[in-house]
Amino acid sequence: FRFSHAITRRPAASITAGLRAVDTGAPDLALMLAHHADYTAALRATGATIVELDALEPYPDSVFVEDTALCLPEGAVVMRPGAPSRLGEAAEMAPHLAALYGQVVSITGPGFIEGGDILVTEREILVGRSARTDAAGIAELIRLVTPWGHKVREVETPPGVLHFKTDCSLLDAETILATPRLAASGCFDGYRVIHTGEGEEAAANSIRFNDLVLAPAGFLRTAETLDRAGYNLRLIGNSECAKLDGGMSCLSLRF
Ligand code: CIR
Repeated sequence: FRFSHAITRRPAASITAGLRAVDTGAPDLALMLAHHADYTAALRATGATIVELDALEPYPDSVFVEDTALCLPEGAVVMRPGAPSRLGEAAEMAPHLAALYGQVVSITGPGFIEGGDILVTEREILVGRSARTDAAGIAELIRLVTPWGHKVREVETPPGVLHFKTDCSLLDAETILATPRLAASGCFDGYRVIHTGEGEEAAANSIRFNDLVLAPAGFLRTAETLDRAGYNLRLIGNSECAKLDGGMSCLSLRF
């Protein structure tokens, strides 16, 4: 959770066509831009270098950069998104990673894998199988990162949940914030788990970034729990990204 860099991408006007499980109305671009500016400012305030990429109009979901790559200390792995409309986003990200990283490798298929399904802790990499990430994608990731000394553990994303990390985030070396429905699977046994508040599943997609925890605004019980546990919390508006099933982790690549 200590990072010197993050990559973000400004939301495109085409965001109104972004993928969503349930249509709760079109996101408001102006409000999303304001939330996005708060988000990047919070990351920057920790002292990290933030690389802000231009909007990519042909890809409505391209603000959710996390899904395009996995950034590890040894190198970056370009993902192969399981959503057909997002496949091209990964290739768009590759040159930016190459400019910042010594080593960049790619998932070439036939499997699929998205960054939102990957939680990196200090001891292992957990990858949730989901509608976007399949066994072949995970197998290829294992082949790429095992030589770098990483252990990958395959887990399940709860049914109906977009990504594994929709329901969890790393708070520190030993602590994970998770929804009760995900934690019940036992996948975090051996870690300290903090549950999201009742009815606040959407608060699980938060991020620890250096000394801050960025969490979506509007989830009072979870915020209170994190505050009492001693985390330095920044609440960021997420109403517009939430309409597209996006949250704090989706909006950046951190390394
Ligand atoms: C999608 O369905 O792909 C986007 N609307 C949301 C992606 C959210 N990304 C993430 O959780 N890492």
